[in-house]
Amino acid sequence: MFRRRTEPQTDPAQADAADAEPVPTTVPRPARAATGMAGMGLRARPSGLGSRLRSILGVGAPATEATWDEVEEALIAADVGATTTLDLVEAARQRLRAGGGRSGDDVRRALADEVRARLDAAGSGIFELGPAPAIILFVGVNGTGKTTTIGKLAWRLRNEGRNVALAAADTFRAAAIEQLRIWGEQVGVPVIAQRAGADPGAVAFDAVAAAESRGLDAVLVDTAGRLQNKTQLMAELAKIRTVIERRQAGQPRHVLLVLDATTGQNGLLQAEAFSREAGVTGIVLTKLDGSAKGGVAVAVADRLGVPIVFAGVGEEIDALAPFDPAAYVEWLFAA
Ligand SMILES: Nc1nc2c(ncn2[C@@H]2O[C@H](COP(=O)(O)OP(=O)(O)O)[C@@H](O)[C@H]2O)c(=O)[nH]1
Ligand SMILES: [Mg+2]
Repeated sequence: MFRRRTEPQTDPAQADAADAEPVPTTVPRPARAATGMAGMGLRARPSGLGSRLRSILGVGAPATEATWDEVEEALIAADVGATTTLDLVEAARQRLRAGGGRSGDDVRRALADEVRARLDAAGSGIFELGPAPAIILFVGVNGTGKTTTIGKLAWRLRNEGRNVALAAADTFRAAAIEQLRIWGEQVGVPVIAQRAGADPGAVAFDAVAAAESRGLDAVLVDTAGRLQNKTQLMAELAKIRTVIERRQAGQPRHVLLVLDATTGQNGLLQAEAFSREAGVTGIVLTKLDGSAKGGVAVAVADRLGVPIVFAGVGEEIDALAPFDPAAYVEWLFAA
C-alpha cells in the first residue's frame, strides 16, 4: 500500500535521499463515482474552523474586541497564516462597519465572503488544458502526491476522451519511474521514460517530441522532489523547463505545484519558493481527506495570487476533483 507522509517538513526542498520507499504495485481503484469536491469526502470531515468560530462568536451576539482576537487565533490555527489572517479580519470588519451587521453569523459570513474573494481573485477553480499539446510540469517536494496526482489527472483526462501520456522526469530513483509506469498501466496511457539516473531534461525533451509526433492532447511530466538541497532541486527544474521551452515555444503551458494540505504553513513556504523559482501556474492541494485544516489554500491564493486548480481527496484513482471555491469555503466554515 502507499505510505502516507504527513510529518511537517522544515525546509521546502529538504533532502532525504537515503529513504527508500517501497514501490506500490497497485493503484487504488475508484471508491465512488466522481461527484466533485463536495461529494468526494470533504463533507465527511469538518475543517474544525467552523465549529471553533461558532463557539467563539455564538450566533446572535455582537462581536467585541476580545472576540476578534480569538477569531484571529482560530484562523491562524486553521493554517490561514498571520498576514492573510490580519488582512481578512480587517476586511471583514470593514464590511460589517459598512452595514454588514454585527452578529456572529454576520462575522462568519463576512469572513467567508472575504476568503471566497481571495480565492476567486487568484482564478482558483479554473483549469483550461488549452490547444493540443499541453505540456504540464508537476513540481513539489517529495511525498506531496505528485506522481499520484499525475495518475489521477491522466485518468480524468482519459475519461474526457483526451489523448494523454506521462513522462518520468523523476529519474532520481528507479522506484519513482516504476511507480509512474504502474499508474500508466492502470490508466491505460503510455509512459515516456529512460533509465534511472538519466538526465531529466532528456526525458522532458522526449516528452515534447512524443506530444508532437503522436498528436497528444497532454503530457504530464513527473519531476523529482527529493534532491540534495533546494538549490539543486530548483536548478534541475529550471533546466527541465528550459529544455521544454526551447523545444516548443509556449510550453510548458502549466506548471502545477503539488502541495500536501496537511503540512500546513510549510505549504506556504514551499509555494513561495517554487513560485519564485519554477514559475508555478497553479496549485494542486492534496490530502484534503486527511487531517488538513485546509486554510493554507487561502494563504497561498492571497499571498501569491496563484490559483488552486485541483484538490486531492484520497489515494484512489478517482480522488481528484477540480478545486471548487464555493464547496471549499462552505467546508471551511461549516460548523
Ligand atoms: N489521503 C491521501 N493520500 C494521498 C493523496 N495524494 C497522494 N497521496 C499519498 O501520498 C503518498 C505520496 O504520494 P506520491 O504521489 O508518491 O508523492 P510524490 O513524492 O510527490 O510523487 C502516497 O502514499 C499517496 O497515495 C490524497 O489526496 N489523499
Ligand atoms: Mg513521485
